[in-house]
Amino acid sequence: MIWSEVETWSREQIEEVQLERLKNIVKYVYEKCAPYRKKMDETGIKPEDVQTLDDIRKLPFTTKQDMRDNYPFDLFCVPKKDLLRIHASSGTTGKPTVVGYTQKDLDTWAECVARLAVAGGATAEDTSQICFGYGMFTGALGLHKGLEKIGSAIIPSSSGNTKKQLLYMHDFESTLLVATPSYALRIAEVAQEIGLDPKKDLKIKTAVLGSELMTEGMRQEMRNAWGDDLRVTQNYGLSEVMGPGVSGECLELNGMHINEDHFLVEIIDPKTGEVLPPGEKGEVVITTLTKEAIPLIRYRTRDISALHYEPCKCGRTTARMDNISGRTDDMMKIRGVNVFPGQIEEVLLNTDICGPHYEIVLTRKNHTDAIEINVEVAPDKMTDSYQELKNSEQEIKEKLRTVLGLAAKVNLVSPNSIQRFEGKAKRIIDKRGEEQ
Ligand code: DLL
Repeated sequence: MIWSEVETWSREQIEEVQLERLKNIVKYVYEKCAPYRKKMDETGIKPEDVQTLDDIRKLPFTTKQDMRDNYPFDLFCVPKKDLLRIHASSGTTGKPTVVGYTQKDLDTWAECVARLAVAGGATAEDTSQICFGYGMFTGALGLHKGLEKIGSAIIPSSSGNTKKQLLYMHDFESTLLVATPSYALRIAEVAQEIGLDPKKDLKIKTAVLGSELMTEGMRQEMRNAWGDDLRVTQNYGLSEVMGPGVSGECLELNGMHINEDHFLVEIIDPKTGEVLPPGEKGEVVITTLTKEAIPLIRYRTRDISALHYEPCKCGRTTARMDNISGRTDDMMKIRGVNVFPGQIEEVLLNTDICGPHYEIVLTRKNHTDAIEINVEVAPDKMTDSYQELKNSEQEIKEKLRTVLGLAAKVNLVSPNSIQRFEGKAKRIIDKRGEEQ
């Protein structure tokens, strides 16, 4: 099912609406927001200079630093009394990034999430358990409002307290799971620990996942844990531009359909800022076309993806973005080689012996970087044979060397020995600052 006819508009229709909205939003931020006006004046750009969609390239980028510099409300275009909600992203360094929503923004948000939830197989008959942390994080309330809009019953169980989650899931017969991919696996694992078989004893048929990278290997792990016929899709968004709701996969699993009437997405070369053609990988840059409280012009997300415009078999005509392959800032530079965690995950999960839980430890000795990967053996592949484990480690090491072009140490560790997460997983432990 397709939630909105907007998702099937012709390219001409989409672009016509995008252009009209782009012109409006550029004029709006110029008039209402001093930091934008200043930046545009400095670049010598006036709102009237934007007459075609390509003219967006004349506009300066907005970065996370701009949000920090204008903390908490200086990028807002409406007075505080017009806000209905404020969210913030935790931010591991520095101040949180603050975003606000007017009534119109909240309505748009629910509409955008409704579309991608339906694309992922959600229906009004579903009982949806939301296992994202409720709070300042946009994930939980974002999915909550979107799923509510389509008529699904919501169980707002939040993250953590996994045994209680499972009690609700079992007794209330939840059919749809919302979580990060890593927490979805953790829930299945705890289910086994307390004697529940997720495939037989639980009724989850659809998993609408997001908020962190999910490789194809991880998707398969999801089906191994929850059942072969589990419908697993992922969706993408970031709190700065709205939260979840920017794009999401349909059941064809053909990339993530973008809500193009609300977001104009470009892909740029992160080094030069030059816009790249469809199909080419680069940094995702998003302009919000309809937000009132805090619109963003050409926001640099640091996420890496590519755009595709061919219509999808599902009937939607909206542009699709490839699933995120990493972030420009979680690229690890090791002995001069660029390495992304997703590349490592693909190698690990393409083996029989590795389970989905791993961590990447970076160290530095005598000014030389080293990379060490601790990965759990899948529970059903555990063996007492030391030699067998060593052989498997060697095999993985060789595959990694081919893919990464660099030697990594691999340690197969026993099941359940690597830390689990209830939200986004933290897989990289960088100890290079503690040089030995
Ligand atoms: O994670 C919003 C969200 C919530 C999206 C729930 C989907 C579902 P932030 O906490 O601000 O917002 O984190 C945004 O998370 O820039 C990406 O790096 C990453 N991210 C989000 N979705 C995906 C995804 C939410 N599907 C940051 N694949 C983004 C890979 C993702 N990374």
